[in-house]
Amino acid sequence: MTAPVLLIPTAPHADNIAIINIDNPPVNALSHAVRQGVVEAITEAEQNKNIEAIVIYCQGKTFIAGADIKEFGKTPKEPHLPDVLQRINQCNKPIIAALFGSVLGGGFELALACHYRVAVRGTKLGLPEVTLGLIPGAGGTQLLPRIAGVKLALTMITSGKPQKVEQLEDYGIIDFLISANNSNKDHLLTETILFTKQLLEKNQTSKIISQQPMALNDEKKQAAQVLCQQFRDKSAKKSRGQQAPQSAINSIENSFTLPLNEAMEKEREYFVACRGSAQSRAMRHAFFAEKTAAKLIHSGEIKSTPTEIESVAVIGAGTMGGGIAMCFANAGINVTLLEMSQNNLTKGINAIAKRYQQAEKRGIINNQQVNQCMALITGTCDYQDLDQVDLVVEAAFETMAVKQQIFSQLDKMCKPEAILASNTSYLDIDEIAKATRRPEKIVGMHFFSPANIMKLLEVVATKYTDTQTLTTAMTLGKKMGKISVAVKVCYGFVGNRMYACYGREANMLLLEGATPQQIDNAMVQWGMAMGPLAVNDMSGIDIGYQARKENTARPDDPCYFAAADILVEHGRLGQKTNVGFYQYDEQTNKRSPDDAAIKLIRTHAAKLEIKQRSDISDEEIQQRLIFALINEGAYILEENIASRASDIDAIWLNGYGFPRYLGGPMCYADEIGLEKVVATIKKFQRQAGNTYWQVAPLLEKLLAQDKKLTQ
Ligand code: 3H9
Repeated sequence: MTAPVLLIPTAPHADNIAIINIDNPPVNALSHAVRQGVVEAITEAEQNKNIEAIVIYCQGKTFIAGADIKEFGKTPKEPHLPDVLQRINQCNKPIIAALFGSVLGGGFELALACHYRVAVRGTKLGLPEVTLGLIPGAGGTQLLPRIAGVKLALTMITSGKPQKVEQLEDYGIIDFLISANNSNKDHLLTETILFTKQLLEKNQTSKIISQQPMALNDEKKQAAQVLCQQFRDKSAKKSRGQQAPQSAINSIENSFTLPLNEAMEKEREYFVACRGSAQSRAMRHAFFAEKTAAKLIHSGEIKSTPTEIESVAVIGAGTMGGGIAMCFANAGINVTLLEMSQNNLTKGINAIAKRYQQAEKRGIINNQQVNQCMALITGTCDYQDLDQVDLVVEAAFETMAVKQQIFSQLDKMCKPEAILASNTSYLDIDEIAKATRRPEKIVGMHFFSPANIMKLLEVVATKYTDTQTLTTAMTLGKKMGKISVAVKVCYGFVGNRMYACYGREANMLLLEGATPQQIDNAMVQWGMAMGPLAVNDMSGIDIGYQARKENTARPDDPCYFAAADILVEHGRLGQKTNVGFYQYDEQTNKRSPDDAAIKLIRTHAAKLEIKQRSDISDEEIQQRLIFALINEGAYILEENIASRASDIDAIWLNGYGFPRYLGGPMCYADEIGLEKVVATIKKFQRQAGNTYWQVAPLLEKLLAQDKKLTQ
């Protein structure tokens, strides 16, 4: 293996300029070898009398994208990143960073430690550490406020969102912005060398950010402190339950209240504490879970070239079909929307236009983008117009008969190589595939509502789906910016099958005497984005009701989802009827508790002879719902419906509002320990006396072997 860092003593057409060449694919992360290599290269360059300046340049698709996340959790090896940055800072020859791609985390900190920075347009700068439960740990909280001010530092560090260099032009971070764009890397090296030559000719002194004072007068200091407090309050809401953003703000505040060396020491303390925390472990797990999910391992190591998809059709222009059409249009793909009547089609297309207008009003996209997307969407009521599309997603009514009829029609009308996908949430896609003569080209593409916003896409392989179809659906998901996870067929696939267990316990607790708001509050307090019953009201209680009716394997138990069913049978379908588990203000849609719903449920519970309890604690609610999820996840893993525990976590993080700082249900189970999980499930089994709480054999097996779900 070649060394990831090389010192090239003479740059092209510049004998007195050396290049530190970093080549550590895929993203030039600051692994131990890179850190050591940079230090050694600086020493070598310092000793070489011919060298007057050094350029740090990266091979591949990006400048350094941060510390090597894989090294966190292992024993850290010297030199640590702050030592490397100090070495850069103290080098007696100017060091110039040549920036392109994604300059993130430790990569951005390294660039800030250099004496000058040159960048091509489109380069992204960012400190995304909070998304990994960390804070910048090599001076980011001290250097960024020094050069760009406290407000920008607070914004970039607490959001973790990278920004393009063009947006940061006024902040003095970049010394020379090259007119060429990000993809023109050769130009970057030439221009950086030219910039360096000019520096040397002008005999310009080195600019070291850490030597710039943070001289805020009392008034400015007070204003900066107020700003910090505002960000603390904002982060407490937006990043509820997370430690890292609060530590980052404290550290930024130190930049103007403490001398630099003390503030740097404190930054390191915060960083080390965050790095060792369960939250950061979970968020790092989440990062890799999402990357790994994209890799198919369903039938051995699959390698297949995806089919090029240039045009698609969506069957059904309702809320779901419309949202799916938007996903394709946003990715620049032509979409034909099919509806049964012109009236429904017009309604559907108007609804899409309205959603785009709302996005434009909120500044998410501009008018030109809206027009481009709308121009990609056309409508038809005739299946014959679908004869040339490369892929179809069916988003019609959730009954097997309707779906089979549509697929049989599509099979006749579409070209033989076209892929036919169903957006069904529950139904057996093996059965749908049987309605066609191309079962190998049938796949599930399960979007989550609202489809144009939610990141998750479950790609469902039937027993007939061929590798190329599966690969194409996964690749298409990535093109649409989705986290695509391959799963296999079972009732509800991975996400909804687990959600049914979570919902089952919420429903049981309602029958036992808990109120909807008690259950929802307990779950929100635990960390879920929303409570299960508020979610159910939002999506429509009748959808699950209908799905349960279609489920031939539904438990033969009158208590199963009895609370939800009784509401539906009394016309309480959720937000769409202004009443469900709660009531909703007709004008404002504001949610409030509804005694009528509680009374209906309690009366029904009495008929079912379920004893009401007044001792239901938040902890019991949280454990019953979350442990039901974990147990079902273990069954799903054992049955190979999901290939990896981390795939299950990627699904729950991106489709169901599971808190990222807990890593997903499987990661959470490992963190609290399988011993506790198994013992608690057994306790529930004893208490409930029903058949739902059977410990998944995989949990018992892993516990006996002292292994973890996510290992
Ligand atoms: C930090 O820097 C802390 C410091 O403040 C202090 C230290 C003292 N490490 O996303 P992609 C892998 S914290 C290791 O598909 P893209 C990734 O797993 C760090 N591996 O590419 C994948 O591997 P595989 C702050 C990493 O083009 C492959 O690279 N930095 C790292 O769509 C390709 O990734 C971040 O948080 C890493 N840092 O996007 C940056 N980054 O092929 C996180 C990526 O085996 N990274 N990999 O699945 C990103 O945001 C994106 O990867 C990036 C490229 C935008 C760079």
